[in-house]
Amino acid sequence: MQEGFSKLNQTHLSTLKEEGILVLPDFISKQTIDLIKEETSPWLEKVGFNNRTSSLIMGNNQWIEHLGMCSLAALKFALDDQFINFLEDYFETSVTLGSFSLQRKIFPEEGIRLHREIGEGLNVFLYLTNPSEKTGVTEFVKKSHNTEIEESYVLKNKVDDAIYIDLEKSPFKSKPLFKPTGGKGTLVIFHRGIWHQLPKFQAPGRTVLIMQYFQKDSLAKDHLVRNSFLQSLSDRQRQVYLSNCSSSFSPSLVELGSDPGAMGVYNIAAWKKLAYFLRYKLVSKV
Ligand SMILES: O=C(O)CCC(=O)C(=O)O
Ligand SMILES: [Fe+2]
Repeated sequence: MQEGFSKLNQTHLSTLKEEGILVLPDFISKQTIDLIKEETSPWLEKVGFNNRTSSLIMGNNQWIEHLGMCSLAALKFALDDQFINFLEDYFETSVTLGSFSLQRKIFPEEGIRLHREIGEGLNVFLYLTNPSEKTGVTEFVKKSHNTEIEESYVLKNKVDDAIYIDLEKSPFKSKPLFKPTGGKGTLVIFHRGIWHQLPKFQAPGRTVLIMQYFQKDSLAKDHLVRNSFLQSLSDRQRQVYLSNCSSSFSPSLVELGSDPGAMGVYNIAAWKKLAYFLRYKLVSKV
């Protein structure tokens, strides 16, 4: 793939390790971004409301949870050889693709308060739309990924999908918040332990690919993938993609599969999913 991956170097690696976040503006070519959009748009149009279909609505988000079913371009990006080399240098061992999805914001929202993800590894966002405060851009406390937080700061939450704290009462209160900038094709790689938040935003439309990468032997999502796509991958790419799949990996906002109760920690009621779907169909402007 003719992308910026060949330019990744030791400086990028050190930045990611030291700051907990690496932003690569306009890193992926317009052609690839357009191709990913073209391959995913039919899936976004054919939306379903429950957890059995390829594209679904949960709250303010539309998801394609298993991108390997619809976009070979996205798959080649996520498993790019040079990118995997970079990730292996970071983890100092082989890696596994923990999850591989697309998220589109279909409504404005209040945002997500300051939190860190549960568990080790890296999260990667590829922006298919311009990162902008109007459509929602994540803010990070640089270098906060190795900070121990006292239990007293941690907020009690209905859903245990991350660890949340109150920014105003936290040790990060006076620290600057860093926002990624760039155009379509901007790549943001961050340590799952870095403290970050999504501020309130006004307009729907933000579309991002969201990937998780873990070091080998960590449990990954039970990825669904089109067989013809698998044929075009190398053994190494298949290894990264499928070697540690587990249907018990959670939490995830959405799940696909044969288990009707598969909503992990979210446990969203069927009537609520239907309400989300109807709201999207009747009111959404995207
Ligand atoms: O959507 C975003 O910008 C951030 C989302 C996030 O941090 C999360 O879901 O854990
Ligand atoms: Fe997060």
